[in-house]
Amino acid sequence: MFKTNLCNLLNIEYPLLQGAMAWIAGGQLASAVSQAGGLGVIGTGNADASWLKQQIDIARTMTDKAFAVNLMLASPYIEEVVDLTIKEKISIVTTGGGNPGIYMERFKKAEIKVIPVVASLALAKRLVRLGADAMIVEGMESGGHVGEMTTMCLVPMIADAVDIPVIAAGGIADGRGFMAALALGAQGVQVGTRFVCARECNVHLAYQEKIIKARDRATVVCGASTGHPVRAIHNKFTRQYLQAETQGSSKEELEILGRGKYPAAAVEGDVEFGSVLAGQISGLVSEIQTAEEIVMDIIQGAVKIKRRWEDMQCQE
Ligand code: TUI
Repeated sequence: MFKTNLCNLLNIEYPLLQGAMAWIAGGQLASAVSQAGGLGVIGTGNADASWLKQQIDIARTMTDKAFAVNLMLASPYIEEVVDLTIKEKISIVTTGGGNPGIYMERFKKAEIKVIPVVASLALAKRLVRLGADAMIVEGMESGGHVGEMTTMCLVPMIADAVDIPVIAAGGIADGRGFMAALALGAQGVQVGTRFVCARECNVHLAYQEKIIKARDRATVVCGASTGHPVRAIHNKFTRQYLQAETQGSSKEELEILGRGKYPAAAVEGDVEFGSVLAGQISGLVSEIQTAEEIVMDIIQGAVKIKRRWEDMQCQE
């Protein structure tokens, strides 16, 4: 029912991508989402090529369907991760945290579809010229590294300006968000935070519980003073970090304060002194479900809305 051009481009049943979450989205989650008809994504973050190889192998034992690899462009291992992605013949790549321009030619030559994440109109236009196949337009409601624009404002602006499929991200976790994104001009959505609470996700249980307990104002943005704002659930770590920022700590001091905080929360489960990256939509996520249940709930929720709209038209 929601077959858009994006589905044909990526050979997927539903126009629904799983967000690439560093330390969280491994091969098991990515394969479960692809198996359910969406597009699963392995999030590399700052991981090296040997970690990525393990995750690709895990995903390939669990599904025959395609999945993507996300490249975090600021990673110190970016070169070896790009090399491995090409060598392993991954068919779709998403990118984040920068401009993937310098890798475009190699991806094109290897017939890899490139879907960059953008948080501004200027970069969106530049990436169309560089040959992006689609783009993920990410609003500041998202978890993790964020831009300044909201999904509601940025998606229609970019959808009007580019002639490739737009995928909306940030603040989407159910059928209502899915339909809203299509109404804004997107051909699909990317969902991150809700998939953190997937049964197949290898994140620590305490992290999932933190998201499930979160209410509307649970997240804050830290690090604006460093030029790399990051959204996370408010806890003892964010309180300490924001206090340091207010008191004028230097970039170096803040870097030391933040070191190792992603794995501390995601892997070790220290959800008070670690950084629990999550989007504003955390307040809407209320249970742990399988990836398939999440995909089907979003799509069936969207189908119900579409039917309701069609019934409204009949009554007019
Ligand atoms: O990348 C994300 N979110 C992330 S990555 C991450 S892990 C990490 N690890 C170590 C250091 C930093 C992060 C946690 N969350 N989202 C995609 C995204 N990309 N959001 C915003 C952007 C972005 C920002 C600037 C994309 C392009 C860009 O380009 C600047 C330019 O014009 O060159």
